[in-house]
Amino acid sequence: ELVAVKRALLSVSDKTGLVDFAKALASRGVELVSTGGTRAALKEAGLDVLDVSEVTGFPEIMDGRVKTLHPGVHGALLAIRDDAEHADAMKQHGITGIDLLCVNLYPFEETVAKGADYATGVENIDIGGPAMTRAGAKNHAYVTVVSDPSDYSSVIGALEANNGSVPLSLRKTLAQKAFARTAAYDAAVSNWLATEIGAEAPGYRAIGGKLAEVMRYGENPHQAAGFYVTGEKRAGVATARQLQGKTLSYNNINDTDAAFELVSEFDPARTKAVAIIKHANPCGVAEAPSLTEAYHKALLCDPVSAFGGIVALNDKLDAEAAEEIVKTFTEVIIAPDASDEAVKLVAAKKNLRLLVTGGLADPRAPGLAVKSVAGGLLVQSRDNGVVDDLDLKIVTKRAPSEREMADLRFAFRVAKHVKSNAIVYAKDGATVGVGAGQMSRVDSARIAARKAQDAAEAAGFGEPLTKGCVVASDAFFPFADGLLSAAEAGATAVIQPGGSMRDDEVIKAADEAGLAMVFTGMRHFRH
Ligand code: 93A
Repeated sequence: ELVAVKRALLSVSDKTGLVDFAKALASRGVELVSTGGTRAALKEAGLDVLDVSEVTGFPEIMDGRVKTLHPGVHGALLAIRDDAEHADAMKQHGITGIDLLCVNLYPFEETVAKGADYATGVENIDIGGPAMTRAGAKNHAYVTVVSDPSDYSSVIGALEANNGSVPLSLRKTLAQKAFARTAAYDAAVSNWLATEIGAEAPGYRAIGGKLAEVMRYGENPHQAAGFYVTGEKRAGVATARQLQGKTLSYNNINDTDAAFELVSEFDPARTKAVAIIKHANPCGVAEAPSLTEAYHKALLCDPVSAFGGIVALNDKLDAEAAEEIVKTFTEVIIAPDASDEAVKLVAAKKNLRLLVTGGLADPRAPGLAVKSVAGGLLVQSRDNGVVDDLDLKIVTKRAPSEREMADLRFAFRVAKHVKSNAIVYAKDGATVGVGAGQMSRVDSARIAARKAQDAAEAAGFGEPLTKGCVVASDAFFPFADGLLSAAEAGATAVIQPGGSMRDDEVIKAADEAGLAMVFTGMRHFRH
């Protein structure tokens, strides 16, 4: 169980605590071997140190790219000491075993974090260090691997307590730590390269994140919860500045994210957009020349559900919009920015949270979406498809009018952010009915129509808001029934991915009902 430490190889970039550690080893009669810079530091402290090239009989070459990558080093780390053949090989090749390996790696993470150029990043990828670390850690039956200066003291403590030996339990613990270090190191390199080529690397990227906050509870009071941030540079709820109000709850964070991701689909240079969210689904979304007008139009869609909702805006919150929003009980307002006057108006509602993000989230940006299942995590790339980039195909005899086309694009943009099955009725740049989260598309269509009817009655309008509207579906209509139910509600134009086995039937039904229909070729399931 105990292995005596007779020879140690030290090769470190971070020289913290190095001299004291090496002195403690030397005072116990441990022979020291080192690479260039490490050896120089130890010599300066007056220690006797062999150069690794004396051990290998091979010089450091290629600017140090190859200094320890040699059988003289790797044989010394990997040999099974009490295996006759291994012992023979050591003898034959003049290899002396290394019992303790002290390595920390080229500071790759720090170097790229400082914004180093590509060549500097590449040069800081340590190859020899991880190779030795893994070799020693694999052979922890004989080798003690110290990959972190914070472990120097426990190693010295163990040597003192065991008369110059290290117990197996510590060697095993340190081996585990060593593999954790090389795994994290390679993940950092892979992530950096993924960013360099503009790609995502699902599976390699650290999904965890840092615990930013412990919440009072999760979705329900009997559930514990925490908010972990990944460090992704994306404007939104994780990176926003909270100007006022109570701390956000688990559900608040989830809903605020849904709200802000939705309004981020709308370019503020083109239009002002407002989304009101409840249970992660929009109960009203609208675009207009001003935020105030957009808010009024969004609120009209479903004022009952909007009570206690989250309001997201795609542009700086101004006083006029703030004054209107505070009239309805609202949990959270999130916007890229807020004017001083708007901040003052919101301050009158002590509990209302106001978050500013400093910008919008790029809907086209790559990223990861993670969901947990029993015993695993499902990871996929973010749904970064945008309707403007799609090749919209008109499939009916009648083409949509310009006004219908604008509403179709608007409705499909919104449908992307509605839980499936999603049906969105829209008119004049505003949702007028949203059907979300149903198991059948027909039900979503009916619910959306019902809601539009209710909203019209509540507002004292003579006819349902769906009269002359358009309809968006997040996935294809498998049968004509859902489409016909939308037509019955008053829809005149349809946008949907297409691709059903019965597309022909659905197109024929649309033609017979005088509808205009476009296919996007892209589905937006959301669960
Ligand atoms: O360039 S390397 O990938 N090639 C190697 O053979 C090698 N051996 C050790 N980097 C290598 N190292 C690393 O050099 C160690 O991991 C350590 O971080 C650093 C120590 O170099 P020096 O002792 O010259 O400061």
